[in-house]
Amino acid sequence: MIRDMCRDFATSEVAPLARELDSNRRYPAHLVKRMAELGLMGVCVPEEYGGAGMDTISYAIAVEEISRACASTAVVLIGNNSLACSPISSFGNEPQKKKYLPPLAKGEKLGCFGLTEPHAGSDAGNVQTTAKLEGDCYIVNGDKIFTSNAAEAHICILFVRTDRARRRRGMSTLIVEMDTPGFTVGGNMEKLGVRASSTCDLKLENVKVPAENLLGGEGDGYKIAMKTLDSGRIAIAAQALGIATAAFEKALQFSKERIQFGKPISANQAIQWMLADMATEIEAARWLTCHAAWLKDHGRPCSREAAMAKLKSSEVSNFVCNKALQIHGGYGYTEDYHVERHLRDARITEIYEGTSEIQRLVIAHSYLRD
Ligand code: COS
Repeated sequence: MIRDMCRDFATSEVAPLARELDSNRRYPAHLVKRMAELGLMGVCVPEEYGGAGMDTISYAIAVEEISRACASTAVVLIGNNSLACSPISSFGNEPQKKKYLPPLAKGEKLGCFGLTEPHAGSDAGNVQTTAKLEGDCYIVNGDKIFTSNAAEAHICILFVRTDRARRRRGMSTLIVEMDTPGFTVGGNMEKLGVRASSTCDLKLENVKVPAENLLGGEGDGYKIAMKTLDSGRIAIAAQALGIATAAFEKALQFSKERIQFGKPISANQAIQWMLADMATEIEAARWLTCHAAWLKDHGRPCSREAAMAKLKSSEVSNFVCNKALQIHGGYGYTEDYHVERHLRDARITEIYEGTSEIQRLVIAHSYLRD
């Protein structure tokens, strides 16, 4: 049911806008409103906090279907669900959940995730933004970079250092309202892909955050980041899968229509082998993604499997989009056939929420530790 609902919506309302949104780097405000009406801005948020109360598999399916139409629109969906709602649902106390989840899940507010800094990205434990407790407020100072959705967001899950001496054990997480004085969002960056979603730097100068907005306890920040990224990586795997599926479907169709040497190019084994490899890789990635989501839904450890799903799906997505462009030949290199957009969008899935190199580290460490 969720696949049908999301596919209908994505096909009729999202896909027709995708090219224009990308070309004009236009934030899909109307589509975000529609996704909220469909319950997609808080897919896994319990119903009592205004969400749809669904499981991770449903969420992955929703992300895949929206990404199949427009990967930028999916970035907005993923940022809000995985990186804002999820840490508040998992680590928030009752007042925090009651205050912040309903507006996020209903699409009245948008969330973003402030972890990456000039010297902390892959090295997530090296956050330098400081938060000093003075009375009943933290005073926050620092800079964040590459923050997805920041231009439109209202609430930031911010990673800070509350103890300078203790590296990752000195990290904490704050829920920060972005209209607080001293909080500045920089300009939207020009990017290769997912261009209808914003990516900005953040500057925090003596931003006063109520102490009650501490998520978990002081020193829990690194683990909150890692746990949030574990489930976030399942969504990025699903996004990569959606992009790959779109490119594959377009290549399949094109190969049946393009006539060369008096026959459709799909009659050539060279093309058939490409299509076979593309489809097989997509299925493999889909099963890894579903498996990671299933483990999470059953409360089982899933760091390794989420990393495997993201690694495989993102690399498959780039492989498939490249082959799809090759099958389209010169047409694929133009904007008219959409596969160049899919290829540009696929590229980021190997980078954000942990590069492929980081996923390999997470996977290898999990075996070496066992
Ligand atoms: N869930 C909960 N706890 C976790 C965890 C997870 N997935 N991964 C690590 N931890 C905990 C460990 O249990 C350990 O705790 P103790 O110190 O109490 O034993 C601690 O964190 C350190 O674990 P470990 O040494 O295995 O992890 P590392 O610090 O070596 O992890 C990498 C290093 C690089 C793998 C990690 O920092 C990482 O994933 N970085 C990438 C972050 C990222 O994706 N950035 C992209 C920007 S966000 S878009």
